[in-house]
Amino acid sequence: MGAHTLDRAAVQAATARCACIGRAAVEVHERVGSTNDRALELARGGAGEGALVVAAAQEAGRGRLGRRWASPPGGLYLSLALRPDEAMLRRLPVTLLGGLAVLEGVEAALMAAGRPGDAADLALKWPNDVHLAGRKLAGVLGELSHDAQGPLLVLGLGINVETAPDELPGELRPIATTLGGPPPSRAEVLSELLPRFEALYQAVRQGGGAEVLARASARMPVLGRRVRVRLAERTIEGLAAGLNATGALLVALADGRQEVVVAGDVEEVGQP
Ligand code: BT5
Repeated sequence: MGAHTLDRAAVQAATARCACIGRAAVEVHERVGSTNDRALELARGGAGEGALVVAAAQEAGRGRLGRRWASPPGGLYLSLALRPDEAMLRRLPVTLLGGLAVLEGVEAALMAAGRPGDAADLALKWPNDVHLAGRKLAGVLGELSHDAQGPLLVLGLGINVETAPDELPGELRPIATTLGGPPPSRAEVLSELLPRFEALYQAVRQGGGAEVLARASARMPVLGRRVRVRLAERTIEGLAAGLNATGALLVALADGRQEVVVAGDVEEVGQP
């Protein structure tokens, strides 16, 4: 086994510090359609919370709103089947926890690889993208459904870890980036990320949303800056004032009103 393979043994080793993730099921694919689809199938087939699907490449990786997620070999693509209760779903979006865990996991892996300069360039872009030096490194997709057992959330994470920059489609190159490693390898990023996500998830499940929210806010440089937010039907402009208790973005408008943005695309338009 080479140092940078992402096989079943490497994925299982990455779950070693987790109490729940990977206990119900672990699947590792060289190539799959979408890890989210596969995790959904596993959960519908009876796999319990924490079932994990990892792929080295995807043929039909997707983002939000039907967008595509470019998934060439070298990236880390994974999905978790989760069973948050209704109270937890009302607290903080699990996707926000996913973004924070990716940021903190990548940060730890970069530090361990002796790359503090890159670690310092990581940021969370609301609601849950991870950027490196202003370009998109990772995306998070949460897909919620319900079955006889209650809510079923499939959380998908895509991170450009060992991806060569020229493996990304040409149109993404100006806006996307990769760690360009190794180091760190996908297995190293995975083993930093999974226990962090599990700890955040358990903390929020037990009611500890405020501390997690503070940690996420601290990693969002856009807070305190002027933003333009594209909503489903219109675009607003104002000051990104902070996050509310449920992770929504508060935008202070010029006329003194405040918008509570639950979903939208945020773009910075300069300092206040
Ligand atoms: C996301 O959507 O950012 C969520 C991406 C989730 C991908 C994971 S991979 C494992 C799991 N299985 C799946 O099928 N999906 C999940 P969104 O915010 O809608 O962003 C999509 C946009 O990001 C695209 O329209 C592109 O502009 C950009 N993009 C696409 N591929 C990218 C990549 N590899 N790196 C950086 N940016 C990318």
